[in-house]
Amino acid sequence: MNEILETVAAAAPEIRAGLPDRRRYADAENPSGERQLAADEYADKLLGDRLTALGSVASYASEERTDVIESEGRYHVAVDPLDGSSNLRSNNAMGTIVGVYDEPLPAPGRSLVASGFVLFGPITTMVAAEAGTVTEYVLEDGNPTIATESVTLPAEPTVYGFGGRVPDWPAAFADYAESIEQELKLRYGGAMIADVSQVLTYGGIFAYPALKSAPDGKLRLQFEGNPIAHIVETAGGASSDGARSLREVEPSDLHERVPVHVGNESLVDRLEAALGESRHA
Ligand code: AHM
Ligand code: MG
Repeated sequence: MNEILETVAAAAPEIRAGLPDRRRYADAENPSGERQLAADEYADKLLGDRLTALGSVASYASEERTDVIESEGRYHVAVDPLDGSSNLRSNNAMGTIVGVYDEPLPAPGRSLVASGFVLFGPITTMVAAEAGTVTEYVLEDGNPTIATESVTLPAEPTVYGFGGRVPDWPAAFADYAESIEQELKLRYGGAMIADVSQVLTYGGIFAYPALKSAPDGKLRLQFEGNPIAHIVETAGGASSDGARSLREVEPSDLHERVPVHVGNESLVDRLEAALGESRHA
């Protein structure tokens, strides 16, 4: 594991231990205009301090801060310190996402050299994509122990989870969702990484689609879309913004949002066909 992923893994028990006292809202909003919890600020500060101290880190960007912190090194790190933090109040799963880019941010997802997420579920795990393979680790005291080598999406999909209110879905996505509902079982938990972990484990599709009220959806390209696309694609699945792999989207802004669809390739192909564009066209 590279030292950036190792550092995120090592910080996980400390972040987890800091959660019980930080379930209240802070007095601030993040750059996307969402209310921050004390836990969001805490995890961002801790990860920013640890990662910028590494010789390999050239810059640190986070969903929870407006500007990039510059440092001196080779890699540009984008972090969602607590993905799904609204789940903290109800004590449901959440965690940390990290993307290691070899270009200054904002950067396209194809420049990711490693990506990972820490999942605070009943146990703390880390799923990491690097060097063409996805590995699941159990984190005991921050020390990664391999749990699953060469994580691969099962060929037969089982689960789906789609974000956003149904009346807010564009008609083409609603039609697609109706056909998926006939085949797969609903699993939606409100934290992308937890929902994607189910897709990696059981096969299926996760989406936070374009909405009528928000044509770019909710999730952020640099911090959420790209790293999760890198992980799912490396595990043999596919990703899409509706028309192309998320990793082919050219970014224009650090905090820009993007519709996210990730899962078994056959299901992502059907999604693109349903939305009227095919990435194979
Ligand atoms: P966050 O990073 O601020 O927690 O927001 C991202 C989360 C995703 O993990 C999840 O897929 C989505 O927001 C859930 O949104 P909703 O509450 O609309 O279902
Ligand atoms: Mg998030």
